[in-house]
Amino acid sequence: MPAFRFPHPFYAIVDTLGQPELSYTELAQQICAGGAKLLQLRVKEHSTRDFLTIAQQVRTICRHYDCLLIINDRADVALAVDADGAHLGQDDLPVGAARRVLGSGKVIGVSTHDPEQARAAAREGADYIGFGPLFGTQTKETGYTARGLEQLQEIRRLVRIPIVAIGGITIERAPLVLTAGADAVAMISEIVRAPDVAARVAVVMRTLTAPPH
Ligand code: TZP
Ligand code: MG
Repeated sequence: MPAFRFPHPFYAIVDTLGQPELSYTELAQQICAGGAKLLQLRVKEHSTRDFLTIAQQVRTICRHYDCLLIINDRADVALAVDADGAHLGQDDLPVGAARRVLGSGKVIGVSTHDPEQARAAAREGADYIGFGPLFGTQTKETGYTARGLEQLQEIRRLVRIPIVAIGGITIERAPLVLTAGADAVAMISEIVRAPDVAARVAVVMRTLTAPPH
């Protein structure tokens, strides 16, 4: 596979944040309708079977809109639904094992929180890294303090693979984050808590342009 690049600087994450108003599939539908080109499905606190069912439905939606689908945490679920890749945390399958599950044609991303983790992920063959939490966030108890833009700049100098920054990113802050070295920005609450999710995504897609690095 040629070196992976994010299709657009907006990295959408579908997470219901435990709120029943919109289901995973409704959110995915709205995010795709808003024009997102890559979507990560983040399902916590569901059985593997329910995760698989949701992932199959989201797979269909993403195909319809020509949007890449990345499955959070689970290489096996990603393979089972023929997603475009998997996004792994520090406690999930390591990159080498995930590569054996997924093969060379799928994208593997790894969450990192410091220079050592970033370097290790790149060395082990990740296609991209996540880096965060960049700012304070209510969405996840990460166990890490906010990393900030200076650390992001440091990570940018250390690795050549694409970086998606995550944690507390808003539309207003996103351009700064891209300028500091991220190739893409991930947002959860900024999108899924919007009164009109598709409209919010459309604004993000229009506002963000690819950084020059
Ligand atoms: N990993 C690090 S911070 C975070 C995750 C999943 C949550 C990001 O959510 P938000 O609402 O965009 O701050
Ligand atoms: Mg994870």
